[in-house]
Amino acid sequence: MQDLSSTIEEIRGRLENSRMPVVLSGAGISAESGVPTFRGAGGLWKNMRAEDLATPEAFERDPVLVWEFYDYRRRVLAGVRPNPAHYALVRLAERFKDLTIITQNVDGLHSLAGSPKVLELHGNIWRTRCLGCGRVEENRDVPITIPPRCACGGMLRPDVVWFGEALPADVIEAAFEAADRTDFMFVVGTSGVVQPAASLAPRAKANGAYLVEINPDATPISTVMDVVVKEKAGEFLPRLVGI
Ligand code: BV8
Ligand code: ZN
Repeated sequence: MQDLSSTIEEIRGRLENSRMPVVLSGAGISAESGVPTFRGAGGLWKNMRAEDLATPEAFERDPVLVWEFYDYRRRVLAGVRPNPAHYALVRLAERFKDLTIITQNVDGLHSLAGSPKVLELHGNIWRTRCLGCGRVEENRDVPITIPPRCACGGMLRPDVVWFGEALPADVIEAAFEAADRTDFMFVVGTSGVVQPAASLAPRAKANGAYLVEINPDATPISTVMDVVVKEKAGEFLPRLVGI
């Protein structure tokens, strides 16, 4: 076990002097809520990977199969709660009023835990978007009627960003700006392989930010970190913020 006490002291010292800390989170921060990560053990569904299902082509080819994939994930999410890692970040936002959480997750758990400022880079699994009229609505039906239809008769899709699709311009712009202005970035529970999200850590580093990765495994972006904490987020973050 890493000697965490000196690591915690160092991080706390840096955090105390931070003007504007930022958090970049991925599926790993929701792992201890019971949500399978994408590239971990539970990442497959019917032996298919998210990369094969979370695409416009897959939806075009078989909207029912893609909706069965999302309905399965919504069923899993309907039964889970935020974990101590999410709540530790809520506590951090009480100390740092404009703490920005940039998340790749579509599960909504940061907001559910009470984090005030969350940028959802990849959308939200609890929203649908109509292919006909474009209307975006919250939909918490579990199970959801497959394929779901809009009042206008149009087919609904999940309001998430699929592979090959552009991220919402306003959200990615705000994320880039946060990465350019921050002096301290936590990178929590992401394998650092999905772009452009993964570029936010090197971007913050290039502007002189102090970077702390919290992940039991090494990642391709571990090399840009000032501190690598090989611990679970749900164990380390509460200890760091003292809850
Ligand atoms: C774009 C929403 C351009 C949907 C997601 C080659 C071919 C085609 C495309 C590309 C290519 N090369 C690059 C690309 C671009 C592509 C990409 O990056 N592909 C990757 C796979 C190589 N990116 C895109 O397509 C993006 N769009 O580029 O558009 C464009 C521009 C203009 C105009 C038109 C087009 C869109 C990417 C968004 C895809 N959507 N999600 C859905 O969820 O269904 S991505 C998906 O992966 C999730 O959002 C997820 O969060 C994200 C990233 O994964 P991670 O969060 O990192 O999760 P992962 O399982 O990988 O890792 C978990 C980590 O947690 C692990 O490291 C593990 O060790 C750790 N962990 C586990 N337990 C814990 C823990 N850590 C802490 N505590 C624990 N307890
Ligand atoms: Zn419609």
